[in-house]
Amino acid sequence: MILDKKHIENHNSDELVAHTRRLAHARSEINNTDALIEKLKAFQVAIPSWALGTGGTRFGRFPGGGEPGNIEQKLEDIGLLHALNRSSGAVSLHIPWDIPSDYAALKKLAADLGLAFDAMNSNTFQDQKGQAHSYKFGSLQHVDRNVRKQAIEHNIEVIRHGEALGSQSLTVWLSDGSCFPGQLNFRKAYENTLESLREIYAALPADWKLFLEYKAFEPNFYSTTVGDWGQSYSYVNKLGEKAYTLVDLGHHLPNANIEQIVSILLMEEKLGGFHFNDSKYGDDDLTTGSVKPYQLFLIFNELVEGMDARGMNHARDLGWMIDASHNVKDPLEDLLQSVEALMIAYAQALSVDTPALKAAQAENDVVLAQEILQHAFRTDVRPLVAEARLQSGGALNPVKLFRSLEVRKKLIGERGYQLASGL
Ligand code: RM4
Ligand code: MN
Ligand code: MN
Repeated sequence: MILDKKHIENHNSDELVAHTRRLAHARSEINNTDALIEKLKAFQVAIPSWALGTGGTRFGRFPGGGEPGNIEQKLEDIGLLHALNRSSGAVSLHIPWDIPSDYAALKKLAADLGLAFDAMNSNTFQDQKGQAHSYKFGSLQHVDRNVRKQAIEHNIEVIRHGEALGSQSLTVWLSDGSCFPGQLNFRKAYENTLESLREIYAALPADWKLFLEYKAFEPNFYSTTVGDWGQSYSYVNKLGEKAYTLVDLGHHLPNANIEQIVSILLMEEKLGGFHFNDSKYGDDDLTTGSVKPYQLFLIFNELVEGMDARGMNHARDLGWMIDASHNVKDPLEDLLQSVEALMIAYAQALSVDTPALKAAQAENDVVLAQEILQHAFRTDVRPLVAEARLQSGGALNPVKLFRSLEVRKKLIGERGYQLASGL
């Protein structure tokens, strides 16, 4: 389904009076709003192809209908999101869930929808039909060289697909680890994984990056071979300058100080990218900002501060992606909410009075430092985010327009109740 521009224009003219009032108030509260809005307009968050259908849990799945049945429909769904919010201008594909058959046609479709190809994701956490060796006991860490070789070759194949599409990064997430004490020799698992990663790294094109994602637990419940940021950092440091750590918000043990992790990785020039979601217990894959919006703001505060300290471009120098796929919402509405939450946290972070915060820190003025941060968090930046969308041709209220146009009903009409492909 392609959104008619007229619908957006009509919606915006209905919303304009209220928006103008709110925007005037925000401008009176926040400094340099024009520069801030320009940064918001440039910021794009990639949508993973697997977030467009309901995710399910090991207990069940409740598909809502109208889910994309192939890679083209997945792109169309992301195109819809991007037309509404102008901030979802990239797709992240997962191989083998999204193997392209016609690269040129797919690139054309993406270009028509204003979408770029973000990081490619490999998959050695499931066995595929016809596969010679099983990943039941790991992939890159496996005790059997033949299994490792198969997993390495898969990753190289993913790079080749990505090259043909114009992607420039590979994200490796490994479920490798062990479920029971004694199952694995930790050092050997590390060494095998490093050796395998080196072979994948050697196949990277010159202008590509490799992101190594970490995760504390699941599906393995005793050890994970890339279990935390320190372990990921240890691998990527050995691999070379094209290798970076990727932070997925749901992959930490409870109460981990993710903002501090981000700050240190940035300082070490080894933060590569993000998978955004929210969680209360673990890898819950909930809507970004739905449970811990203050934490999201604190993370963005460190991102902005750390990127500025190194003169980095906020929009381009790190990979930004949502990684969420849960069971109870319309996936497209959920993604609109996630992107909105990210833009709000980014805008809040941009509005922090950094010189005042630095001065308070230098004076050990703990109270003032908290006041400064919470002032930025509690000041309503939503009108600035809406204005950025308006100036970019998007909708003032994407969820409202999505509902009033009955997009889901139309998608069900077009596609029926099929399940999203790959899931
Ligand atoms: C993992 C991890 C990866 C994602 C898979 C589907 O938990 O977050 O990034 O590719 O899920
Ligand atoms: Mn992830
Ligand atoms: Mn995850």
